[in-house]
Amino acid sequence: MTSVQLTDLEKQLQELDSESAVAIAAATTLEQLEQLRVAYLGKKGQLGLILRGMGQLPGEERPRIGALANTVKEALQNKLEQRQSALQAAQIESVLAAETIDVSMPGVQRPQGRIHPLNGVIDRVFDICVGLGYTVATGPEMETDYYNFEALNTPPDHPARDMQDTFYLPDGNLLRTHTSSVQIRYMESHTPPLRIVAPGRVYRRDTVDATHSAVFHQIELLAIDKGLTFTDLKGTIKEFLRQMFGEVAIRFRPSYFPFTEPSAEVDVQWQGRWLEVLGCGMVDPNVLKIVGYDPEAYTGFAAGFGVERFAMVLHEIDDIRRLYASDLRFLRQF
Ligand code: 2NL
Repeated sequence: MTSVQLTDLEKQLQELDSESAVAIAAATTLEQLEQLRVAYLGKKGQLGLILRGMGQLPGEERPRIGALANTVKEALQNKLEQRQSALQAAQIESVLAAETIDVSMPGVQRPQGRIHPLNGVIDRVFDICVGLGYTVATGPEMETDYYNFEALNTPPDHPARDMQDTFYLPDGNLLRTHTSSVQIRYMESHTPPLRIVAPGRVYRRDTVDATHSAVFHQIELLAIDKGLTFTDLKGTIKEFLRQMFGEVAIRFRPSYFPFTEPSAEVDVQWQGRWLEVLGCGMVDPNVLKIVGYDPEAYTGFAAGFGVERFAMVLHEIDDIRRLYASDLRFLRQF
C-alpha cells in the first residue's frame, strides 16, 4: 500500500512538472500566464493539493518526496518567470513596431497663410496712427441720412446725396459712403480733446472698373483740441505719409469738401509722377456745432483716404478688382 501511495505522489508531481511546461509554453498573454500561476501555485492550486497528500506518507519517505516537491515548485516558478519575461518583451516589441515613425516619409503640405494686402495697409495705418496718439473707432455700415450727410454739413441738394451715387435702403436708411459717420457718433458721446482713426467698408453706386468698386475701404483721421491749426494738420499728414510711403515729395492742393474749411488734397511723388492719395481739411465750424462742441473754444482737422488706393500705389497693382478676386497667384506675391 505505501509503495503505491508513494509512486502515486511521485507520478503526480512528475505529471504536474511536464504538463505545466507544455501549458506555460502555450500561454500567449500575461493574463493567461497569471491564470496558470494561480492554478498551479495558488492557495487552492494543484501543488498544494498534492502536498496535502504528504500527511499520509510514512515518515522515512517524506524527505525524498518533499525534496521532489520543492524541485517541481522551483522549476514551475522558473518556467512562469521566463515565460513572463518573454511575453513582456514580445509586448514591448509589438508596441514599438506599431508606433514606428518612418522619418524618411514626405511631410503633409500645410499651405502658409499670409496677410491680405488690404489688411496689410490697414495694419500699417493703425501702427502709425497709434504712434501719433490716435485711438481706433468703428461704427455701423448701415446709416441714417443724418449721420452720413446732414451732420456733415452736406446740404439736401448736394450731388453726393444723389440716388445715382448712394445706396438707399427701402426703409430710408443708406449704406454709408464714408466713415465720417463713425466720427460724428464718436464726437456725440465724447468730449474733446480727441484723436481717432475710423476704418471700415464704405459703399458707392459706382460702375465697377479698374479703379472703382461699389464696396471699398476707407480710413479717416480726426483730431479735435484747443488751438489746432492748419499747420498741425500739415505736420500730421507729412509725418503720416513719411511713415507710409517713405521719404517722398508731397504737395497740398486747395480743394473743397462740405465738412472741412479750408480743404486740401494731397499728392505724393511716386516713380516720377504726382499721385493723389488723400483729402483733408480743418473741420467746418458747423460740424462742431452740430455735435455740441463750441467752435470758439475748439478747432479740429480731419483727413480721409481709400485703403485700396494706398495698396495699389504701394504695391503697383493695376486693377482694384485683383484685391477682391482671392486669386492665390496674386495673393502669394505679398
Ligand atoms: C477723401 C476725403 C475727407 C474728412 C474726410 C471729416 C470728418 C469729420 C469732419 C470733417 Cl467728422 N471731415 N472727414 C475730411 C476731409 C476729407 O476725405 O478724399 N476721402 C476718400
